Amino acid sequence: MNVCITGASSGFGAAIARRFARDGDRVIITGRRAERLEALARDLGPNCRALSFDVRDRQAVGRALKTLPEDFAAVDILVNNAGLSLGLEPAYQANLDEWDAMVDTNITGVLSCTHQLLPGMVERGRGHIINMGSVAAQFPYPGGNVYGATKAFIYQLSLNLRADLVGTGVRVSVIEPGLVGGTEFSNVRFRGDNTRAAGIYADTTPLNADDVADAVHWVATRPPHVNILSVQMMPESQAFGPLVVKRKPQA
Ligand code: NDP
Ligand code: 8X3
Repeated sequence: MNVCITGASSGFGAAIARRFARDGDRVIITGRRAERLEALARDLGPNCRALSFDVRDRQAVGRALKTLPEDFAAVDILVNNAGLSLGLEPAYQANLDEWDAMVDTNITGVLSCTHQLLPGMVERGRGHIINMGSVAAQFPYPGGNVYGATKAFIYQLSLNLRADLVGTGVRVSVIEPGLVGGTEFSNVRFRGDNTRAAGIYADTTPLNADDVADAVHWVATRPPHVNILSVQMMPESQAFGPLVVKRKPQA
């Protein structure tokens, strides 16, 4: 299988690439940081191609994917994994440029990559779009605001794509992880404040990137008649909180 993974210069994407490469699949790894991708490509060998582009740039997405050599060009599986969260401030204190960056990356980037590769999958009568969502799509938390909303879009996009693709041989799945450590996600969210980022995972055993990669690989390797719609996963140490009721202080 030819597997294209966005956001493979770090975290889940790199682990997903390694998981598929282990089984002899061809992997196309993408991201903005070319040196990181080249290093992983060297590690994975001739069954790997690295493409450096920004998913927010629609033209760059198209240009890069068109450079794939013939044996890599027919992508069977697209893992729309590139994404980020910026900030944890309440909406009334958030930075509008950061909201834009999340929308442009987590939503528009996914749409550009999907739009580029989906027609070929339908033409060939086989394919799989696997989108990286988040539990933040389903369980709102303070400061999650636009990040959670972008992932809710991804969940609904995944279901709506299924509605269009039923009977075409192209499957669609969404993976929704909770707390996952060992990636750059929180370092990016807290704008390089690594101490604050580490605090998110302190005194717990979060999921790790390999756990997520296993889920993606499992979803992708079900028999062709099976479409796993969604996988929600959290570490044992995580659950959801109660609804909040703010009570007025009594005089
Ligand atoms: P990382 O920050 O480690 O990885 C994010 C990846 O996305 C990097 O490879 C980065 O590459 C790429 N990326 C970001 N912006 C762009 C862009 N504009 N164009 C191209 N590539 C981009 O985070 P994770 O591995 O933890 O997260 C991966 C996905 O999983 C994200 O969608 C995230 O929202 C989601 N997720 C993460 C969870 C977690 O707790 N870690 C839980 C649930 C979901 P580069 O910088 O080189 O461009
Ligand atoms: C990442 C998980 O809980 O930080 O999507 O939003 S969370």
